[in-house]
Amino acid sequence: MAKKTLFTRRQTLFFWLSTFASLSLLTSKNAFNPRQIDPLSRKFVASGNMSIGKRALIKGLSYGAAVNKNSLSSNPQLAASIDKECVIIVPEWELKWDFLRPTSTSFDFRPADWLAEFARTHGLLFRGHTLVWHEALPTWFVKTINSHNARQLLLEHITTVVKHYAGNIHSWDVVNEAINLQDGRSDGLRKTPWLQFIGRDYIEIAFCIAAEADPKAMLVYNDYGLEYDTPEHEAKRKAVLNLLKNLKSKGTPIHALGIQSHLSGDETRFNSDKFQKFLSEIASLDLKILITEIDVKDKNLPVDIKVRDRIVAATYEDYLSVVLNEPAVIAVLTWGLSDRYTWLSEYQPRRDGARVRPLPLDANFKRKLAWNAIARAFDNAPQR
Ligand code: 9MR
Repeated sequence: MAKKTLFTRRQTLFFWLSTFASLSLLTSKNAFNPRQIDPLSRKFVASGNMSIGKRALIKGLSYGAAVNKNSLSSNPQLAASIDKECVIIVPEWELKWDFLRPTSTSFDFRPADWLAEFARTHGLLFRGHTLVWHEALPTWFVKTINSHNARQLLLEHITTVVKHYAGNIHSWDVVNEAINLQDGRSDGLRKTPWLQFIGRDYIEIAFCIAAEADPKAMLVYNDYGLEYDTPEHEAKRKAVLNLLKNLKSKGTPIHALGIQSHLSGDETRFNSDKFQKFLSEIASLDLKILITEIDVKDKNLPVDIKVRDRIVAATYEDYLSVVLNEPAVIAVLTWGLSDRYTWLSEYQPRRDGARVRPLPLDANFKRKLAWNAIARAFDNAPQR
């Protein structure tokens, strides 16, 4: 019951902090001191210096981050931070079709292999994202795919890519974001070229091909928009649950659900009871759960960094403390590690031009309150 009130508390905190921040801006530019006004005395104290990866590991969890070759190969500080904080990485771009498939008959594994090698030499696990997605497709794809070649294209792609990493992969996002209720179908499936040219079985087929290519890999269905207590997210949870039930009932080789968890610092409609129930329903299907892409959007938060970081941290801790109560949750990955490299600076920039701060480390790779919040969530998580 205590958990249920957490987001209400955060809502209050947000209200207090933003009101005070605006008031203090009106009165004096330097007058704002969040310590004086933190009504909830949340200090986000994390004991000791141990990395978040190690803290997670102690609990039987894996923590890691999305990386791309461009930033990792050009910034030794990022490489050092990944090495220090993470036990698992996932390529942000390099295993998507637009990177892997220059033409319909060729594969370019070089960028992804560079990342796999980074993982290997740093003793990190390596996960794959993503084999089937309606985005990040090369231009030749739409021009080429039709009802005659779609199955063959899917078979060739999944078989070649999954075999390439067989034995060296932690898990695969086999199908990504296949549900979209806005498309208006009764089964909730998104209208994609795969659905159009193969039919609704394409998801099951994709999992079967992946399992055949690497019988040992953990195979994941990954999606977003599942977290909040809104009619849209509620409906999506239901649709995803139905999809997974259906796949399991057919004996499809699927092992886990990936919950992306792109959270918003200003979104307070979270119901821990409902979310926990969803997680345990997934677990009861004999599926593991991975938090695959967590970050906290700060687009609409007050510009004051002390205020913003506090709300972002609270969002991380409140969400993860609920999620980690579910024993089926085995991994948490942030979508990036440092604010220097985040998709949100391009996709969801702040109107005031200030740099976004959605990740555990700041743009200079210093640990932020978000890092403390994640550390606390791992420290307080039940043992796996
Ligand atoms: O962060 C990724 C961004 O840099 C890419 O341009 C985009 C298209 O490849 O994909 C982003 O990552 C997405 C992920 O693959 C799937 N879930 C949503 C992520 C953020 O959009």
